[in-house]
Amino acid sequence: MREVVAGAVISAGRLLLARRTYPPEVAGLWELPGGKVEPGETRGGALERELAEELGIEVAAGEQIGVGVPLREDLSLVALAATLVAGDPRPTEHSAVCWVDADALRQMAAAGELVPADAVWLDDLAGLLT
Ligand code: DCM
Repeated sequence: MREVVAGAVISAGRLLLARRTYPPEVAGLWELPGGKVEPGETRGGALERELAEELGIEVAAGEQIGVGVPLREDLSLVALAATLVAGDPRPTEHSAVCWVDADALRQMAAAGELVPADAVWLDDLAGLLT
């Protein structure tokens, strides 16, 4: 069983979202950025590495948010809260990033602009922002 870890990065009361470019089903939709946990890594360590690679930011990973979401038979997705320690996100794999408050997050979810797996965490994420 492999895990993908996604980060709910909060700074100044806003949540960081990143726009996917692949695969076609979810290209153009917004997600909590992250990636696969490698063998021997902790979830938090994997998140900190992935966000440095993908966005050039330093974050401190925290507690799990919401429930784990099965992606495939052999892959599940978990979200961790994270605080921005240093840097300004500059996407290398995503097409854009944005910072949203709870209202903007809910509007994007209602418009179907979030990756489906991440939409499961809407109330958990909105709760962190209010
Ligand atoms: N994924 C997701 N939500 C996220 C991050 C990733 O649903 N916040 C999914 C998309 C892919 C898988 O996890 O199916 C692996 O992600 P990646 O391609 O970014 O490594």
